Amino acid sequence: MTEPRFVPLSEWQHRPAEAMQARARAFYEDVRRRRTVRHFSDRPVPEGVIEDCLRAAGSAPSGANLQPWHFVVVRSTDVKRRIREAAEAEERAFYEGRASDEWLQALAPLGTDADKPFLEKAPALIAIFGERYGVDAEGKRQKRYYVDESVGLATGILITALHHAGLATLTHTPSPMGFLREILGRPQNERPFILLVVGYPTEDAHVPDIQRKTLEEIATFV
Ligand code: IYR
Repeated sequence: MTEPRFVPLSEWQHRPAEAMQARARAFYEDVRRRRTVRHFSDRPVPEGVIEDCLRAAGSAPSGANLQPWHFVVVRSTDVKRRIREAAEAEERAFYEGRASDEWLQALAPLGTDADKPFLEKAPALIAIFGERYGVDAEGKRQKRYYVDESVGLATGILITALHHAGLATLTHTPSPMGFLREILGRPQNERPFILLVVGYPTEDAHVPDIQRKTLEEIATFV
């Protein structure tokens, strides 16, 4: 059993109530402008931005701090094309039969379809993988805990960090997405979680006219 080791909480910042309120409001005003974008230009992302956003994602809490995530940043035109082809094949099967009528009805207001040109056009894709189990130096399997929760938290921070930096994202979940593991050469213990499309919206980008639930609808204070 490893003994716990502690260090002082030296980087914590105490904030007066007014500063706290101002920061909470400013953060909300920034993140509420985030929209899922489906029209990407091919403008490249400045060097180093995605790296810092990934560092932020890697600060997420995780089950037993085992950090069961891996991020593959795809900039290669050839790899993006292969991902698009594989994703569109799955999406066609989805839209032309696999999806239930109820599911297609739920998606109708978003105007999505099986064509995913942004997978090739956008400057970067980030394939996010969750470790179903770890593998130690001797090849022995190690358990992981709360993998979906952990990877979901890291993904949320990543999306928020990218938006905060000034980049648009699309949270894409072609289903099934086993092809990502093959194309990207990831090991068997990793399962694709989400494919993030990252870049700049086109000049004429448009988004569905949707509403967010109000605070009263999403929260209860007792
Ligand atoms: N994966 C498909 C379908 C889709 C499913 C959900 I749930 C969405 O919120 C959006 C799309 C696609 O990407 O088109």
